[in-house]
Amino acid sequence: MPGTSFDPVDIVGLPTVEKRSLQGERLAALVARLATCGNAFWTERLADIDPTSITSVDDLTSLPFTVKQDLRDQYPLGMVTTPMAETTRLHASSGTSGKPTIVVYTPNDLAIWAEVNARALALAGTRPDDILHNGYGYGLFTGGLGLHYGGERLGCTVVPVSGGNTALQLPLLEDLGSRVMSATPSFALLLAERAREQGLLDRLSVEIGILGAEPWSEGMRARIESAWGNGFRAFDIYGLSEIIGPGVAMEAPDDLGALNVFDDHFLPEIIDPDTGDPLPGGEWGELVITTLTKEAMPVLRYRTGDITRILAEGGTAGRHWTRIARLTGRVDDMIIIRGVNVYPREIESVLMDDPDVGANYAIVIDRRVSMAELRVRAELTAGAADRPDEAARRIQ
Ligand code: DLL
Repeated sequence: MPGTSFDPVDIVGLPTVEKRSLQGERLAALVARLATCGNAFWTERLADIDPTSITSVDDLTSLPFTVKQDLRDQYPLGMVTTPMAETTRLHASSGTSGKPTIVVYTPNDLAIWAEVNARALALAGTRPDDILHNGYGYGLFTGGLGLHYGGERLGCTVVPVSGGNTALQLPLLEDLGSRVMSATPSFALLLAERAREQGLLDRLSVEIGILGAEPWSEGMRARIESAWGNGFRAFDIYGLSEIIGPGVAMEAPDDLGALNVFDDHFLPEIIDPDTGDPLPGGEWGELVITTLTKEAMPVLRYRTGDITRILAEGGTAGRHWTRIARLTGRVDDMIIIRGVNVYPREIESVLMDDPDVGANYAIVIDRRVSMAELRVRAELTAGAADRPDEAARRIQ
């Protein structure tokens, strides 16, 4: 019957030799296309590269990096490499000020995105008969729609509840008996705390949490799992808008601490963030990813700013994905508050543009509460000292 069965998703991946050959073919095809597609950014960026010299993944390091500033400089659509008639979706990553980073998808990009998120859900133990309570924000943020289409691709019944509004979320979780929920780790913790306060916790059936979009430690995992109780297990999902959104890499229950990078689509490398040199296997450095199959907005050697290392081969259950350690931090000063990426220097530029603000300020982050809070305390100039509310309102 149409619509009632779903193709299985591949959670194992290809053995090394086949995988490297597929990656090489895809990389060569991508570079050839970027060099000739007529996109001004790529024509210039690849001016010194002979596309025919790229034949395998070993040639990757001869390619130039892509950085976030490139996406900003090409705002809004300068990095789109396909005709707009072929693109069907746009997302943007949150920033505190300035322009957001825009990403664009073709139908094929969206199909791949659904596929990798279906893999991520399946790796964590989600099944087609599950109800997926998707608590990631819907909208320009990639979290909501990324997990949404991944859940549908797997065959789940997706509840597009989005973030916030625990008063709505808890009764829905209870009434539907959802076994899987996806959200930021901080929101997952908040939901469990609210459920406990309301005496609801024992009536919920959630067993699996698909948690990501912000860094979270093993200590946080322990807190979340104990807050939910009833055998709840929390798994880490990683991704970033510039690459596709969520679904770049996923943790599996039998291999905690490792993220499986879906490397038939996203080719990972680790570099020294200071020199840009590739680091030998196992060393900590900056994660760099090349999108092997993206159509609308591919990137070559994108510097994620995230710090990790490649783990030795040999994941369990016969999986072949490149394994990386859970992300430990950033090479820049980016802070993630409730899933919003914040650069202190952007806050500073708002403050310093305000005529009433003096030279000194402090950014105070309180992570003692489940939903972290960021407060800015700024000194006022002598002339504005008697009207602090006015400046505060403007700056907020
Ligand atoms: O946060 C995509 C996403 C949505 C991932 C839902 C997972 C779940 P951006 O808003 O572009 O995209 O932010 C990407 O967030 O470079 C990391 O610094 C951080 N990040 C994302 N997932 C994790 C994670 C989405 N599991 C930036 N652990 C990335 C640590 C993470 N940091």
